[in-house]
Amino acid sequence: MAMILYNGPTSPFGRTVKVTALELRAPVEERVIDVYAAAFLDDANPLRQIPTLVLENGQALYDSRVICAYLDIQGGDGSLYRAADAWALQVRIALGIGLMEAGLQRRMEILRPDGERSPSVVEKLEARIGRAIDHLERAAEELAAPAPRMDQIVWACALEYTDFRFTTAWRATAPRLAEWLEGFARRESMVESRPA
Ligand SMILES: N[C@@H](CCC(=O)N[C@@H](CS)C(=O)NCC(=O)O)C(=O)O
Repeated sequence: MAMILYNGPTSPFGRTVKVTALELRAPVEERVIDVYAAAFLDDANPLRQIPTLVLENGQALYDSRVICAYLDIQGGDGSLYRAADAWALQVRIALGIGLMEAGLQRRMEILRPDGERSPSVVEKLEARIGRAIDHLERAAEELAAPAPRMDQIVWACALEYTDFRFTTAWRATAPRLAEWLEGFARRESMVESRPA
């Protein structure tokens, strides 16, 4: 029996896990679900969120960071987290996850009904997205290590999610990041996991 990955069709967190699994050739069976109608998930993950990975022994793992670290250790040698400065790597991962969170929260805010939607919250989240991208553009050389590495996977998924749900215009002020993404996005794992 393979590990089961409960995932959504467009979740950037779920895609990060999927890319990681593909890169490591981990035997993961993906089940795409509607998380908003997934009460069955509560036993495994009381947060009722995807991604959630259920191991062969029935143990459930979440969230995306825990799952990726698990797959990397199981898959061999922890190579996705190898870096000269391991804490700087972790911070870049946190920044990329923060970019995903801001993009998701912005989307959820925009989908709220008239009268409940807050333009100032949307504005704040868009400013956060801008700052995260500006920061990484200034440190783009950090991503130029041999691929794949965990920060690269997270950042590629976060930037493509930004394209998908918000804007592609960030490329005008982040040309180095744009160039890096163009190359990384051609990886088989990125192509195979890209939402239709
Ligand atoms: N910190 C979590 C975030 C997961 C998350 O926010 N997933 C979203 C989908 S993109 C979700 O399950 N949303 C449903 C909900 O929160 O009700 C992770 O890194 O896995």
